[in-house]
Amino acid sequence: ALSLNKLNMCMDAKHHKVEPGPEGKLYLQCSPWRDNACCTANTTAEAHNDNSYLYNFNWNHCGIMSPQCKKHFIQDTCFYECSPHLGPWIQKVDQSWRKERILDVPLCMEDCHNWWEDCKNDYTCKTNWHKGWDWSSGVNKCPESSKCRKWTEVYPTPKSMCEQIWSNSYLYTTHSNSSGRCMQLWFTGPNPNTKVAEYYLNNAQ
Ligand code: FOL
Repeated sequence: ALSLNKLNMCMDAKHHKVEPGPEGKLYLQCSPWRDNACCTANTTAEAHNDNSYLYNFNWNHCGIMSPQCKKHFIQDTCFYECSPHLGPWIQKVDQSWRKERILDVPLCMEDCHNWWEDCKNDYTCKTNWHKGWDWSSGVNKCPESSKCRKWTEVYPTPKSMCEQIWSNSYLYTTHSNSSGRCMQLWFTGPNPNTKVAEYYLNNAQ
């Protein structure tokens, strides 16, 4: 009851609203957040575009990313931009593009495994996608020092991918969807992450 201020809130980052609230319509994969969201409809439409203005991020930095892999990155973007239930894992940071980040959000095992399975035939050149790109063209390209390799060489396991790709935004767990102990990137209907945030606030990690 001490930390109610960490429930139903938005992080202070590049595209987030100041306070969560209903949006009416959110685009495609982000639509599950429409009843209560930290993202705007414009952000969710952009989230579905290659090299979107959100971060000018190029998914196709080692050839075209497969559609089955890309859908997980779109879902990750929806979760990151829209979720009002990340309060327990928000940390202040000193970065040019955001004042707060998420750290060690406990991710449901199925979401992590399905993401890795759908990407395992793709290629990438970097383990941490937050840092060290060549931005000279305006979008991220692989730096000279990082050659494209098979996904499974860069990320031998689902855990390595989920934890390392966004600088430990996620913590790998063996909890299942609907356990109430992990956050779901994919859901339909009422947001199952509401009670997960409440649980972790009351049971400090
Ligand atoms: N999804 C999740 N789950 N967590 C995140 O933190 C997250 N972050 C992004 C997208 N989805 C996320 C944002 N992605 C740069 C690269 C990627 C990015 C945002 C910015 C970037 O400009 N990198 C520079 C360093 C910038 C700096 O830290 O000052 C680089 O060196 O490549």
